[in-house]
Amino acid sequence: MDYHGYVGAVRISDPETAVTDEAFTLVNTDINEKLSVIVGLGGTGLSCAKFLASRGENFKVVDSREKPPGLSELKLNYPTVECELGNFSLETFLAAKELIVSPGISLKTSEVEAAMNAGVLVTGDIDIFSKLVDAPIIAVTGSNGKSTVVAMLAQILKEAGIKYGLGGNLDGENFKPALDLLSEDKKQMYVLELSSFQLETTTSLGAEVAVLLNLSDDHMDRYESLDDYHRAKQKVFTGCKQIVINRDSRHSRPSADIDVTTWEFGISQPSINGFGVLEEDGDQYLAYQFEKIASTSELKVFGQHNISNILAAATLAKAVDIPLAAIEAGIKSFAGLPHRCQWVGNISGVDFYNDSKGTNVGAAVAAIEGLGQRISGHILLIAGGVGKGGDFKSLVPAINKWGKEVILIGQDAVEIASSLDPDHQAYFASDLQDAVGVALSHAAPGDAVLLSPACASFDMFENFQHRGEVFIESVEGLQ
Ligand code: UMA
Ligand code: ADP
Repeated sequence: MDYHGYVGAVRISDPETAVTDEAFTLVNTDINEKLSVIVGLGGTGLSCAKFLASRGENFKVVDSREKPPGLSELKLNYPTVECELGNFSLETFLAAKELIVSPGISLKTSEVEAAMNAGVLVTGDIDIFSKLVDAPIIAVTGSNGKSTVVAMLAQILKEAGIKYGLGGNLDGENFKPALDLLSEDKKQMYVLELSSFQLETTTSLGAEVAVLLNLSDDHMDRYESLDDYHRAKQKVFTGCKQIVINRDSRHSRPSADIDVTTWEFGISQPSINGFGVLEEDGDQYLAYQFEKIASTSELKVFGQHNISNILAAATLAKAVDIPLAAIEAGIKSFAGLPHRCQWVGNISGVDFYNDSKGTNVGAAVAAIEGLGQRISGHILLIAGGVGKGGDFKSLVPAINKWGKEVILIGQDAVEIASSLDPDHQAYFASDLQDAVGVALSHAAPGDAVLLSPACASFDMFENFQHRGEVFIESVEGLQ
């Protein structure tokens, strides 16, 4: 079966960017003599290797890292596969039958760009998956809330007795690169969490239903502008049969008109084609059209952002004909994912919350707003790490409203401090453990200490889970 897609231009007419004679010779070599080249040997690269090997295809793997995470498993299971590690070789890229590019590698990497310009096929794991899968895909993208929405949706599908597969960008206990799903038992539906990086290499997703939850500054170290990032996210709608729109986010709609069934959700009265919130006698209810499904007091997760996430999951479920009873059971039983506004403990009347997955400014703002409305005191925010080009000034209104002080760690601590209002109390801590100690010593009963870093973790930790675990251990160490 052919699963190829083109991302790169096939022929270049601009003399400034025209490919060299050597490139044309390499590209024009007989396609049968060429190998697929998997670019990147992390979780995605390894899943691509398993997939190609299961189809009896010959391939090669390259990674710019000397010791990529998937290396020992590749060597163990496929000892004869050629692997090029360290600096990328342009020759390998130009001589490829196709490049299967991992999400961590930008398409602007010079070797990838040169190969695309020379007409080499460029694809990614989601593109391959979508061309082969024979059950409906529910596709979820957005800057924040993706993992929560797909996990809630999975809970709803479970309640409905649907055999589903869950995979894509999500990490932690649900980690499953999409192509690994194809080697499992056949499923009735697939739920995919998709990052902008994965969508960049996806040509025609063809989802049964797709949603772009929201958009805020993230990955600005990889995109030239918010528009550029938004364009990548918009690819989630390519070839879809139905769309779900978040009424509260102006970026959620497709930028071009698509003539397909459209559902919507929002934190206000529901419309006839979706979910919303009804206010009655001071209580809030999640509702479908005019029908109340659950009171917000019955939910195990908190914050407006999580209400929005629940409405998104419920609307996606409705779009694929899941009964309201299963939607109700799913949303009431969903207890949230670890490292997302997770309550850790209470010391001397001060609550500690781990929102280590708050890796961008929009996420941290949502966490501060959600928690601020819930507590009697104020928030002591622990933030910092690798800012990825985010605009920290956007934190200011939420900190003004709910914050007491900000304790900063990591690479971009000084940049964050310089974005805050002069009257904000900001402290620099030497590490996360130190930050937790400082926060407790400055807190009063009723206050809450929130780790929501607005930054990536890799300057100080292996990943966001590791950061969250260090936070939990530090809090436990104080008890
Ligand atoms: N890298 C190199 N050289 C290479 C290949 C990769 O330096 O040759 C670096 C990348 O720049 C990156 C890291 O290695 O910093 C990992 O890249 P990768 O493409 O090998 O990543 P995978 O292990 O395949 O994991 C990817 C997603 N990671 C990224 O997009 C960075 C995982 O999402 C996802 O779970 C997995 O595929 C399976 O689908 C994680 C993530 O951080 C959770 N995603 C970003 C986010 O959510 O913000 C987009
Ligand atoms: P993603 O998979 O998109 O990173 P998660 O569901 O893992 O999203 O949530 C990551 C963080 O983003 C949470 O810890 C919370 O701080 C914030 N968040 C979650 N849902 C939303 C939302 N709908 N809008 C804004 N921020 C959110």
